[in-house]
Amino acid sequence: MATERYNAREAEIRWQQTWDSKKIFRTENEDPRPKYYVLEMFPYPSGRIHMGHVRNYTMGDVVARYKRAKGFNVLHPMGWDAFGMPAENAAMQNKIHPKDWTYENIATMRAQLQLMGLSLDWDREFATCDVDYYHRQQMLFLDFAEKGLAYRKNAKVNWDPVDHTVLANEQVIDGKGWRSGAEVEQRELTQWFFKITDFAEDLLEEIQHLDRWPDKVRLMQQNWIGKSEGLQIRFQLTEESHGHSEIEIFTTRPDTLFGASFMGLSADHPLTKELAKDNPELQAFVELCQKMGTSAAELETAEKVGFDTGLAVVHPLDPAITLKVYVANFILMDYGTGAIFACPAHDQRDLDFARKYDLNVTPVVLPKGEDPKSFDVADEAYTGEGTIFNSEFLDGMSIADAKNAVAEKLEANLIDGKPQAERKVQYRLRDWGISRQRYWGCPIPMIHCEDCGVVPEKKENLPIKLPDDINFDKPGNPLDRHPTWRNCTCPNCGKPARRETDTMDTFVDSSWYFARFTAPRQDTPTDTKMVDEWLPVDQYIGGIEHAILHLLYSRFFARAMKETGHMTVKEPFKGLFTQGMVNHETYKGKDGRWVSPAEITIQDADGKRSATHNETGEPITIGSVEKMSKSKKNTVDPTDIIETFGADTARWFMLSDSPPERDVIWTEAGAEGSHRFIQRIWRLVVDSAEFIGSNIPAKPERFSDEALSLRKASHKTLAAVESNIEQLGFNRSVAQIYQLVNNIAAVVKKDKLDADPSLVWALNESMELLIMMAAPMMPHLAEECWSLLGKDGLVSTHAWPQTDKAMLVEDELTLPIQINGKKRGEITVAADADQATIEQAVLESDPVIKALDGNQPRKIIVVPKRIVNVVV
Ligand code: ANZ
Ligand code: ZN
Repeated sequence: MATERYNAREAEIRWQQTWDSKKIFRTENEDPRPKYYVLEMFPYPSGRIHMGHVRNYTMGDVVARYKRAKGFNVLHPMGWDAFGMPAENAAMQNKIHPKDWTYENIATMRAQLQLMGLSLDWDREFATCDVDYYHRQQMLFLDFAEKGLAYRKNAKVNWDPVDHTVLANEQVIDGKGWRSGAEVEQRELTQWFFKITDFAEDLLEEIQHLDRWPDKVRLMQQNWIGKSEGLQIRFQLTEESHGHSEIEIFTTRPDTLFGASFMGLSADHPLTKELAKDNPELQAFVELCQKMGTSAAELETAEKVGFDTGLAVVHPLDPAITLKVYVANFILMDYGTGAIFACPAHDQRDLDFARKYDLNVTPVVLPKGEDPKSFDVADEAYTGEGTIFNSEFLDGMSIADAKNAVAEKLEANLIDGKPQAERKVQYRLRDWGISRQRYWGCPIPMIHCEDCGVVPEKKENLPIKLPDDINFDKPGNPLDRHPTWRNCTCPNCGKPARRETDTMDTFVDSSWYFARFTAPRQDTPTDTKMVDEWLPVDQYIGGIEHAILHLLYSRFFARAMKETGHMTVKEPFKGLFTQGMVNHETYKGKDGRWVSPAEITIQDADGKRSATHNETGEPITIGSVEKMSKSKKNTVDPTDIIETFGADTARWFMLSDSPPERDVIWTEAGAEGSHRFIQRIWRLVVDSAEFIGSNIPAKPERFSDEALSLRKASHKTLAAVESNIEQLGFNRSVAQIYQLVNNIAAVVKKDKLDADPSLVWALNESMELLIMMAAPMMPHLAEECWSLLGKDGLVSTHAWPQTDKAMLVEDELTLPIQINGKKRGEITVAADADQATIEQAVLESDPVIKALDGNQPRKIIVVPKRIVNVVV
């Protein structure tokens, strides 16, 4: 008999080998059972796994193991989001090839993940930098291009003149490149785009139906797509200029038209460009605008500046009014028409501008309760509800009615045979620029021919492989300066031609990997039958940081793949769960340097904690709890934890301490607590084994009170754990299991068990249930306990137990008490209590004593099992 402590390290590796050799987590596509697809966002192979991964993958693994036990054919794959800048940075800094760096990291991290005992189908593993994978991505690209879903256009980009690369808006910090620190320039470059805007309305519409997504993520996507309904209005110039007789604007607030104070043009507006040609001052202003970042946030915060063009337009509702035309830095060319009419009283940007240039500010929306004679705006525009005033025929209308009235009037007004205004829907969403001037990405399979222009590579010539001989001595795109790689023949005319040297944004790689997992070795991107059977992913789990881009791009990809015949499901993720982060205390030495948790020891004297350095004994300051990060050195290496306590401890702690959507604080004490609990279960099983091993008594006819109450506790726990796992409420499941272990421990006593065979039977049942319930969370410990008790097979392949409904029946009943028709309290009575007992209890309850105030009740009506009415 095993009496020693549970040796997690030894047992875990043994069970991992057993699972592996029996291939129990391999998923067969042809398996007839209902399919369930659970997926965690795949990791970037940065080098080592971190606690965030442990948390993410543990949650997914609980779901996978649970659903498998519930009889589903579960798909739970793993792969690597393996292209991207860090590999190139490593190449530049450490002279290691990006490919070697990436695959070495993958090997390390795979081994680390395997130590966690995740029930993954490793046979489906791939990395997005595998030629096999990006080959299929190139096929998709060609299909998208054929349908116009991938195309080339000129676009303004953030150009880093030192790194020679395009930067995403997020990579521009205070106008400077995030890596080089160089002033970022705005350049017009020809870039490849995916036509995500084709699906703007559908992406917005369908988000309503994703009811198993967090509301906040749905809202974020909605805002990102940014639908605006408004009016496009043509303002006539007082004099023709450079062939322009009018300026068209987009507005969502035509109701404020009588508050118009000036007109604004984008620095990139065609008319601005014409005007700048013969106006050097304007040209200088345009260049100034172009130096600014293009992100909305930046435009919002930058000081509003403008340039008076000297032109003027006529007010569309009153020809007596003219408005000056400015070029203004806060107007984007790629939204609406790149021109606006400004109403400073009701738009903050316009107001800032008007105050700066001393322009007219006329309020036209009167807030409720304000006096029209005195209402004014000072430095804050009024953007709320109200009644229109100062606006001729619109006076007295609501905003909505005024919008409509203006639209109707201008729609009916024909200029050169066309209505002066048109209702228009605008989206903030822009097409997705996917060109990156980088080496470590998926080559775009297009060819530039002098005669034929840009032509797609033939599918049979795919894959376009990345060259291995590459150097990073100079900044810029190494593919561009490779001596031979770009030389090819035109697939159209056969003449020498040049390859596209842009590679794809790594977000492309992660936009369809979930589909590839359903048939990862298929010659075509997907096996259309399988992808439709598996998708949508039933449960997707990952970080909130991917709430917008990754999820939106994946939703786009599903639609684009549908249009190109690669699948028919257009929403890739049915259920989405965004888990919280893993935080840890921070520590600092005397000199202010960060010190890692592994380097220190904490002393706890009567609740007062202090820390010292393990080697030097130096006192260490305990700082605030923050997200684990390398820069603050407050990380804990999962491998260290697994070596010390075992994977189950890490898994259990990750699930136990906080609701999964919230941040969890990793503490050494918490980890030790989890470990002690694992030892406790083990001891309980060892102690019970003596009584319940292989000679369980037959199920008794009658159970003792103690046996019955243990049975009830076990089945209630089972029901609760089950429903909590279904809702991903892992911490609640954990709490239930803690409680059950207490209940079981109370009966594992030799004298009790010797005297009561029904208790032995109940203990065996409880133990089996406990192990099966714990198995998704602490799978190694569960196997070890299962085997120690001599149970058949592996608990990992065992069916989820059935709750005995009879055991869930409550012994007690809570009845609301109504006094004169109003609910005043409640009483708890035995479920089988008779009328008289209930009446007595009611009379003794506080609210009734108070209401009677010494008198007799006029009437007591007991509605059995429902309610008690007292009339006083
Ligand atoms: C007049 C007006 C009056 C406006 C008012 C707002 C308030 P959303 O809701 O985001 O769609 N706008 C239009 N095109 C623009 C561009 N290219 N760059 C910067 N601003 C632009 O915003 C629509 C509003 O943003 C439009 O309605 C326009 O200003 C401005 F009291 O027109 B509005
Ligand atoms: Zn050609």
